[in-house]
Amino acid sequence: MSRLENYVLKAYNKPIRECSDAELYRVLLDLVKDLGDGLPKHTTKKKLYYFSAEFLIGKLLSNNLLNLGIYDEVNNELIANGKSLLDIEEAENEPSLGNGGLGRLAACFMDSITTLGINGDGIGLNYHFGLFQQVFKHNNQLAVPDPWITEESWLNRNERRYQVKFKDYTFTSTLYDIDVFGYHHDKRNRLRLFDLESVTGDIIEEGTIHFDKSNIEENLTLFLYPDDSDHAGNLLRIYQQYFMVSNGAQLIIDEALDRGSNLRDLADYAVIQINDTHPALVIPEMVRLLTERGLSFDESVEIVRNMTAFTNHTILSEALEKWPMSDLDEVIPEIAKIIRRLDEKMKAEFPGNHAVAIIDGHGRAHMAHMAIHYGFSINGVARLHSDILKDTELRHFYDIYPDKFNNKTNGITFRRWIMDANPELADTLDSLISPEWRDTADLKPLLEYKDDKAVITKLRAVKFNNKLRLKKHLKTSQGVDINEHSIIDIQIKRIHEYKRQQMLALYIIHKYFDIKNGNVPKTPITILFGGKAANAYTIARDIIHMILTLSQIIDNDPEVSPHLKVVFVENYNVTHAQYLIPAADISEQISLASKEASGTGNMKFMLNGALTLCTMDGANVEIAERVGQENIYTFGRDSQDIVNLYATNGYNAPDYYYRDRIKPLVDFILSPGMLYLGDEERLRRLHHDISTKDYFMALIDLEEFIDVKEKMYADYEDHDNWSRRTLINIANAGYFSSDRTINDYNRDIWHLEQEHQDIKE
Ligand code: GPU
Repeated sequence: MSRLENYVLKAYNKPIRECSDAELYRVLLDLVKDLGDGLPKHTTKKKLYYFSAEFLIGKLLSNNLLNLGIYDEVNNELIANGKSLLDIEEAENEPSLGNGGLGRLAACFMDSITTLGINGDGIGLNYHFGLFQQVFKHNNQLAVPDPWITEESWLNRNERRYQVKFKDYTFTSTLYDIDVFGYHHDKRNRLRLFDLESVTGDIIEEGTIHFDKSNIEENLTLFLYPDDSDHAGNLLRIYQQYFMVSNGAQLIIDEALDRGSNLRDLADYAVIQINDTHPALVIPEMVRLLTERGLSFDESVEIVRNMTAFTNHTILSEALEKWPMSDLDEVIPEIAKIIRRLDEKMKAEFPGNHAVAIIDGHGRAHMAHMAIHYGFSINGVARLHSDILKDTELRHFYDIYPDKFNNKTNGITFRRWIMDANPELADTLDSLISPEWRDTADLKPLLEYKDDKAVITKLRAVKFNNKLRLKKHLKTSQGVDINEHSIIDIQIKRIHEYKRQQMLALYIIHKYFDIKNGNVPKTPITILFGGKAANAYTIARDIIHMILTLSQIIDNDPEVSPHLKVVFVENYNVTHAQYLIPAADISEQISLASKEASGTGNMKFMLNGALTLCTMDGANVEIAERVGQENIYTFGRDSQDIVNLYATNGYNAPDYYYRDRIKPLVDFILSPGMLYLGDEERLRRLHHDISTKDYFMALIDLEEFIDVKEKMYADYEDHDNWSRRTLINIANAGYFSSDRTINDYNRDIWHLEQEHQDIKE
């Protein structure tokens, strides 16, 4: 009897074929957990702790089976019994523990850390209702809670508990662990998610995200990024952040003591990577814990400095956290005191250098500044981004600490983004270049086939099948029909003005006019958007509204709808991404140059054989470098231009708005048809914003964008050459494996023992 049959029989006393998908899901959950429990533990002295407010891990069943090496065995047995793993995974809710690229990166990193055989856990919080679920109603985004936790899940209750002391409360935490398995590797790591037992969600009214933000005891771990547009919201974020880091720091100390540390040598036992500023309070907290255990302040500070490294993920100033000292005094006075001492200490070392102060002239503590002074490493997430940090945003820090600065270009895990999301392409690669790429991420041997007609045809067939798969998925998930014979053109990411979804919408208006004028595209075009807007971010919600209204106008127009379709995928998440990305022909990476630190979706599209349409921003620069100018479409002002424009206030939106090719497109937002279907207040506000302010300069690159898109669609008609260039993209994607990224982190920053070394680039 097989292992699976055995489990099924024990649980339900019936054969596999008589079980429901939900029953099989539960059995597979147990089976995987038991396998995990049987794996040996890491025994190395030094351990990594990856602190992150987000871990956007996606559904885990398939990925865990894959990493444990039993995917095929289980899948085949299920098929033989008339079952499908895909259907069974429908029973799993996607964990709502992240928001965007930063959270997904943390998930890819945990996979790669484990796969490379590095001893490292993730530290975060267990948000009961996650970010939020996006629902469209009357062409608007509504945000509703996402209660993703079910009775049986990947969360394992741990008996560890810690006291966390705030000014007004002392809480006892609880801890949930999620196992992380490595690919072809036998030692597991864990995600350690702290929580509070008194948080139940009971006081939430059904379907709303309004709750009493001052009721900390019941609401602390309810939501990721609770609305911080008021004072209570700001305090709640401080409560959350401190709760996360205090638990994490206590865990580090306990585990290090268990492994033999005497605390004075703590930096030999642990290294902390801070994923942007949300966990930066771990620095003063660790200092507090060490002084409480008898070490001097200065000695504690040195230990913490030697064990803490910081990653910056943005140059957008509104995302660089600055906490008013008065707020810190209100929530965590002891920590505020330590931050003041850290500030004094640093000011004594760099007298008069105001640009590098932790506490500024307005009494706000800059979390990034603290992390740079009191850590040993600061890295950006793509080469261009790291250069901008050194030359512009953080140049005063670079002047005093040149050796701390380094770059770690982001990466993505191939396990999820090709083996799991695009099995047909993965199998095709196996047969062409041998399955070795699964371990090494080396896809270069594929280049040998770039002129092989049969291979080119095969790649196009795989793409077509993935379009069919997406079609079916969209039909069942939101009742939308797309044409599988159309060009699939996708922009999926958080909705933000700097990412310029509004620019793509203006292009769509151009195309709409063009088709009305009789210029019908040879191949129909489907443009898909996906992404959530922060609910308090009005203009971003206006952009969603504009796109949804526009797509309705197009659907209603029989002259246009056979040739152009616009879909906004509702509640975009990892699960949707796994259907969207493999089906894409065109990857939209059109941020205003300098603003997108890296991007990681760009890498996933490339790996899945889409051609990139991009500005020279973030990691797009490195993608372009690898594939060559003939195999990518770039346009727009470069980052140096944009940085200069901001520095000199040199951009004036009306200069562009009044151009002949631009004005009619922007004014369409206020056309009778749009106003009839849409919400006048939202549309007027957006029109006004774009035509007068356009802070993220959508109009500056619009004409060039239109031209390059037209060229791209025209080029698509040469099917063989298009597919040939997709092959070249896939073949060059190896560098963007997160195994390479983690190998770099470990080599340059963490210096931990690493069991697997199969990294090619
Ligand atoms: N990013 Br800061 C987020 O997703 N959330 C954040 O709070 C911050 C950054 C993104 C960057 O915008 C994106 O360019 C990058 O690829 C990603 O982090 C991972 O580094």
